[in-house]
Amino acid sequence: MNNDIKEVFNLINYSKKICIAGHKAPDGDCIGSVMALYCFLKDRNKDITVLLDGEIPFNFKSFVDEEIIAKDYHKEEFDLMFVLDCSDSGRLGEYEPALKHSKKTVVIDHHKTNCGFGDISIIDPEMSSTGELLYDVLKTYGSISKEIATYIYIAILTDTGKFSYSNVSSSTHRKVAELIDLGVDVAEVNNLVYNSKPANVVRAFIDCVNGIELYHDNKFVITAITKNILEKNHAKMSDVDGIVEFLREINEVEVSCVLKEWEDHTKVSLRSKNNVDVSVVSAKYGGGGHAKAAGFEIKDTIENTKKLLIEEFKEYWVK
Ligand SMILES: [Mn+2]
Repeated sequence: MNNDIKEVFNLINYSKKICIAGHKAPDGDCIGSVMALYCFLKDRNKDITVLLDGEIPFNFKSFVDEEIIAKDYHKEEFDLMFVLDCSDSGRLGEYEPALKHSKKTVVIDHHKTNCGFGDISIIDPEMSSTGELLYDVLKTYGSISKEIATYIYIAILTDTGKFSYSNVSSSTHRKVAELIDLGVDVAEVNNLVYNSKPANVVRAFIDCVNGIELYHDNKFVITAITKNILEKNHAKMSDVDGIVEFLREINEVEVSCVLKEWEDHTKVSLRSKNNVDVSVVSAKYGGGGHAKAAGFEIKDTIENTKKLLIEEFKEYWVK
């Protein structure tokens, strides 16, 4: 990995036009990592294009100057393209073609399903988050500002469920300690990320939670964020987050599932509490993820997808 990091910095030195891209429907790890790298490269006077397919959720808006995010992409050529937190190239969404228009590509990710689709791929499934891995990369060759530290902290904080998931290691905490020493305001960041929900978003959240159905001796819970619920509460899909993690809090539940109703497809989010590896089911349907957090898309209705998943998880708890 050290040789790869060296090569990444060589590429940065020789490149002028650099693109930074994350996955569609960006989350805290994706946004934090993209912004940290953006600040790092900005300090080195690079010409940077940020590509993110989808809305920035309301709770990350105060951390991002949305002016820096490209509104559209016209097959612009890049000397170097960074792809962050994407388990495969399809996760780039509408910006996937940018890969073909970049002379060199660097993939930095922590999904174990990532097969390494960059010219250089730095992938470590042991890392809690792409942010944690990116921190190791950046601090090898440069100093980390308070601003960069804050973005890395946001990435780690959100992808670890506030440092509570099994992806957290003692070295995660050691790195977070370093970030705090660099000036991260922990209370302020947590308030902005977590204690900042508009009432209509909370109402939409409650409506979704109200719709839960439990199966397989209450080990499997499923609900949907429907267009109806969003319209009724004037909420956006990107705003209603955290339901799938919330449902896992139910004592008997082993796997929680949230379906998101889009125009022509359904997005499936899966979370596991103990031994069920939800990335297996996810991979079966062309998705990616981790053992305890995975997801995929399917060209079908909410109702059909629900039936499919109830059936899919049945075998896990056959007595
Ligand atoms: Mn991640």
